[in-house]
Amino acid sequence: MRKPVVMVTGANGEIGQRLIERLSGDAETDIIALDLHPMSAALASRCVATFVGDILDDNLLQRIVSEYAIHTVFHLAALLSTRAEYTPFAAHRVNVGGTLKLLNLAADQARRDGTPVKFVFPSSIAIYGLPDLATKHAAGRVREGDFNAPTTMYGCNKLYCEHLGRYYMHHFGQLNSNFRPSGVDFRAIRFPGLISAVTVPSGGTSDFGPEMVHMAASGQSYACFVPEAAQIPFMAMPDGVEALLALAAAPRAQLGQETYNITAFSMSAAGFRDRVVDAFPGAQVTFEVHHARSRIIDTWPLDVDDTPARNDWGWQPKYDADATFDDYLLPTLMALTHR
Ligand code: NAD
Ligand code: AKB
Repeated sequence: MRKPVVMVTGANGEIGQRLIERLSGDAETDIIALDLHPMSAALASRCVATFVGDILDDNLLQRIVSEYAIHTVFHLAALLSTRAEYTPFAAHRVNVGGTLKLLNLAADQARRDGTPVKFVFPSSIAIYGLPDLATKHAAGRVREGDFNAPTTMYGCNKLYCEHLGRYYMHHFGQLNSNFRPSGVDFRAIRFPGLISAVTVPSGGTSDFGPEMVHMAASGQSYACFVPEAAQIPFMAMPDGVEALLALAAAPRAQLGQETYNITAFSMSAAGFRDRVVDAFPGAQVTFEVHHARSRIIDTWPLDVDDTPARNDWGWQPKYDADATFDDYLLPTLMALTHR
């Protein structure tokens, strides 16, 4: 008999590692993990199986579904915004082609087992495209339907995948005479920039915030690639992980939409600099603006309106800006440094 499991793709990434730690705390949950890169032995020991490989590899996906009955997919594997902009075709292949394969896998599982398969998808504030800074500042907190005109390959990929998820849930196979919904129960969160105390991001554009913190904590100087005034929403990694779990656990009937904004706090590059200098006396932060990367940040919103997430599934961040630094980043970084 195929074993019921939760599947995590992109398992070795910043979110994947923390999600697996958290999910494996529940004795009832068996996890299978997939990533291009091998996981640490400690993380792998929390999973019933780990697969090193590409989400685009059909043979690998076939092998996985022949052995496991997947009831929930956390599909995290992706190329992030800056990396995607340098390799747009590869990004499209992985971010769109890979998501399509995983949605198809979920539909196949749902059909085979006769029960819905939850598909939890991390979208991004990158799906927004504010046309200029004046509009960004005038707009303030944007709602899900506003400014859906991304200027990056990554943003386009994420927005399209939100639509693919909605399509798979409601319309996939609609011309079949015996049409029934596919059983894919798609749920997406548009994350702001996430900040982990444990890992340093790479390949993203919101990376300026977490990079500044990690460089200061390790006593290195940091040249920030956006100007002091650049501002977007952020969130501490534990809140991001809890949000994925809360959305996955929410009864379907409570969810009025497929895709939800969430946020914890907005902060400018100068705001990060001030906190970092305060926390790590002697920290060296300069600003050497990379104009093209900075323009991407200009198109992302100052803040997002996450009222639907609060109302529908009780979203509530634990860490505001002060708590992110005082209760999460600084104590965790100190503990890691003194280990
Ligand atoms: P990450 O770059 O740390 O992790 C992504 C993981 O995906 C990596 O371990 C990578 O090896 C894996 N991967 C990439 N291509 C793959 C492929 N073809 N097959 C198998 N594995 C592959 O990113 P993250 O920060 O953990 O983000 C996870 C997800 O959350 C992504 O979809 C990202 O777009 C989304 N997201 C992240 C943030 C953030 O600030 N971290 C914000 C919004 C959305
Ligand atoms: C990136 O900068 O690409 C990600 C994101 C906000 O989606 N961190």
